[in-house]
Amino acid sequence: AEDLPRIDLRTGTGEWIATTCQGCTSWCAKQVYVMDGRAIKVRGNPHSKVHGIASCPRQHLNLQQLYDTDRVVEPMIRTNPNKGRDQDPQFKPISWDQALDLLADKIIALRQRNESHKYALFRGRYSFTNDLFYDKFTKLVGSPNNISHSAICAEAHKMGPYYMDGNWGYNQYDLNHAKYVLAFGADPIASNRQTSFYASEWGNALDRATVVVVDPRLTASAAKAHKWIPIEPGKDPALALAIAHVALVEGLWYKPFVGDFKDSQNRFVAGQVVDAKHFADKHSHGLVHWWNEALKDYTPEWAQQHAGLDPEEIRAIARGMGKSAPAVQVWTSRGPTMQIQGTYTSLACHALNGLFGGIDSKGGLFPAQSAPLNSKFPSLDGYLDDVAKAGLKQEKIDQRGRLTFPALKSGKSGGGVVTNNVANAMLAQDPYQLELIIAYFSNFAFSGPDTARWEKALAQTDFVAHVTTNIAEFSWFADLLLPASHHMFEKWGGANAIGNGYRQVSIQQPVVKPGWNTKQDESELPYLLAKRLAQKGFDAPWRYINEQIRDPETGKAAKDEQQFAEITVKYVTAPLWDGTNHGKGERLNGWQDFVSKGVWNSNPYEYQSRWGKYKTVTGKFEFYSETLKKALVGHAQKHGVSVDQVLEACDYDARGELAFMPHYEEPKRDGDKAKYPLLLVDQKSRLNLEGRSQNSSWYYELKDVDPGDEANEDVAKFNPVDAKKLNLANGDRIRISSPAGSITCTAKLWEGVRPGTVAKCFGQGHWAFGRHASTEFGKVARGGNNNEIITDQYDRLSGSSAFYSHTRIRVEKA
Ligand code: MGD
Ligand code: MGD
Ligand code: SF4
Repeated sequence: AEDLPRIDLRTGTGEWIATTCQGCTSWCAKQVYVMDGRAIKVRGNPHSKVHGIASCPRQHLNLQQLYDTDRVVEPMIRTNPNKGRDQDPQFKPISWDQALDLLADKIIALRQRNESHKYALFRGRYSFTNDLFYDKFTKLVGSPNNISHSAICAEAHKMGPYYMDGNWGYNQYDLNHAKYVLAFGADPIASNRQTSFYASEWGNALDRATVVVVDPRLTASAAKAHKWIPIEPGKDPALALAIAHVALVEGLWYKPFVGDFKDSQNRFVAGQVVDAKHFADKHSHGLVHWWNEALKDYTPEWAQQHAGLDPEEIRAIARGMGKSAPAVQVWTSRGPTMQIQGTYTSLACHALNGLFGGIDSKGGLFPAQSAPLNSKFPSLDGYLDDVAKAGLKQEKIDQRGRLTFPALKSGKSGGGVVTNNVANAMLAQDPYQLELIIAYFSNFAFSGPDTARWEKALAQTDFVAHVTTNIAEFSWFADLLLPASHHMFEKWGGANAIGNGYRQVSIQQPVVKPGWNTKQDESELPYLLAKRLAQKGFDAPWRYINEQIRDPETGKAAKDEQQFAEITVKYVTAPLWDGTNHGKGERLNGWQDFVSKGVWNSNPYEYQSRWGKYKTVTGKFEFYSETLKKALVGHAQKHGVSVDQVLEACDYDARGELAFMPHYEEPKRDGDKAKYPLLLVDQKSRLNLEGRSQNSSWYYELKDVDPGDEANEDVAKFNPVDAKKLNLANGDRIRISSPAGSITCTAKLWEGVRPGTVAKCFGQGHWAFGRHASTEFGKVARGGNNNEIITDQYDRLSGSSAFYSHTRIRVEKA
């Protein structure tokens, strides 16, 4: 009791300090109650117009992360030269001084051998200051290899919006005014983006709108929806296309947006082509072309045959949407799109947003408003030496842009990352061998499908540094561990979020003093490393930092790494608070005003502001995507082949004109059906802070917040129909195997999963992540990691990894 603070210090002395949670991609503005220097409680920031004080339940788990007794508290060096799952790294503490020396020496050695491209920076979650370390620093060293986690996150989801309406980004859904919500695999009250806002509004939305959730699993949102359609994995396009077919045949499309027949006579008759000359497009392009090439045959009866869907249900949905148009929103998520043919599913689902006019409409959906930020640090002109310039000309390690990896982000061949293929490239040493990796806020040896490849690839790499709050599976193969400050409580940074018609920019700041010898990953670390490199004779990064990144208020360079961390955020956000009249939203009264409020809110979204000016080739919403055609033709020409040859090499069935429009392809599956009779349905827990919350004891105690799940267990959920065939009972220990590997967990019988599929939450199965996450740290996993059984496949047009619908599994009692 003598160690406790005095009573008067423990009461009434606290204050709420603004920061941002990056537990998931909602990036909510937060306030933390800090007393006696300790973070006690977290809540939504009332200044936020996106979510106000509303929050998801997992905000509280951040506190357990901050005070996790298993945190890495000082730099550590590996002493066991052998690497492997069965090799304890035998980490020993070293000083930051020694750690920086080691890294600087490795970088300089690579540069001296003109092999700077063999350096790579991997990142997972990031703040809006990431450009410095991720992009600029990597280029200054002379490497093209800044590799983000985006292609294991949700890039395929963006293909529909980009190739139809020019938005390479996520949408916000105007739930407050929606009349019809159709969600393909999205579970907005538990996962997806801006959960805090949607969870607080969902109940009201149910009173106003018809809500239909399409998911093989009864999600939290499905449980509260008017209708749940337990779709067979991979068959979403059949439903979306049949709804579109009915909308045309029955004249239900939203004519003020799409256009109409010149004489208003509907000529769409199932199976019959239509002469395009009769139709006048309005803000859309290519509806008749799409009908003639594909849609005319996608009748509800066709969908019944291909996906077992009820034709009358399809007609009822189409009519409901038609009646509600344009206050219609079609959500698409990772589930249906992070699949082998995910690009075309994304197009098929998003097409409905155009057809019913929901795009940019009241009650529909729209992208982010722009925020006046300096999100890029100054140009590198004058700082890149010959070694760096030569290094930057090398091919990137992930093989993006090769024939089989178009990765067409923003319309460019090789424009996007192919995260999970890095492990294959490293193993094949093609295009070359990586020798030095710095990875922060990421754990690809756990989070990427077919993790065994990452383990081998990392084990073969000369030097790996992991910048992390906790030892994780990636760290197990690292040579150097660098303790990271926690992003929400100990770091300068910030994030952008959208929802409720607003865009917000919110700050992260050290709300508590770092308790240990940690450094901030995106600011302090590159600062200290640049300084050390300069001391050893390579001074370009240090000059760049001191000459270019100065305090916008004083014009001075930072005096140390801590001040530099704050300056990076001041630099990025200056236009929000320095008196610039940007006209885009609130005006803040100086830096301290921003620090204290913690949030800047934009003006509300202007409905229909993009109608007639979409950033597509035609300026219209493209049902026939000229934008995709241009990108695919560009990629084909680069390789001297036809578009059909690209599609063949990339595992799509489409040929000819189908390549440029939403269409149906039979899902591709890995594994022989006789040997692996069931399909895996991966899902996120409501308590997942991505892969990072599993060393929190609350995660396990409260796990039954997920429909069908059990507290303190990692369960695979079987429909009782399947369980009977397999002779499984609740609580049986089971082994689930796929062509990629096997895991063990516990069986749970549950009607909320489609027969023939097994739903299992991603998150557990950590074998090296701390006392709660692992049964025996470094040796025995707690539960099973789905990524050990998900096979390594891609939606190659986006470069995304496939997580859904392709992995066949079999189950045995363990
Ligand atoms: P995480 O696994 O969430 O990130 O995967 P990754 O980007 O690899 O966390 C990475 C590591 O960061 C943790 O191991 C922890 O040690 C460290 N860490 C935690 N907090 C901090 C911090 O504040 N600072 C720093 N520097 N380090 C910290 C995420 C990825 O996983 C994503 S985004 C998605 S959407 C995918 N989801 C998913 C899924 O739904 N199912 C399956 N099967 N796999 C998935 N993988 C993907
Ligand atoms: P997931 O949450 O991964 O995707 O959020 P979403 O894009 O919404 O959910 C995938 C869903 O697809 C699951 O409900 C699964 O049952 C379903 N599904 C699987 N196969 C199919 C199929 O063939 N068809 C259909 N229709 N559905 C299918 C992702 C987003 O979530 C991202 S990218 C991140 S990084 C954030 N992470 C995160 C988190 O870690 N935890 C929580 N609770 N929320 C999160 N929000 C963010
Ligand atoms: Fe917001 Fe996601 Fe954090 Fe929850 S976990 S508070 S939804 S950022």
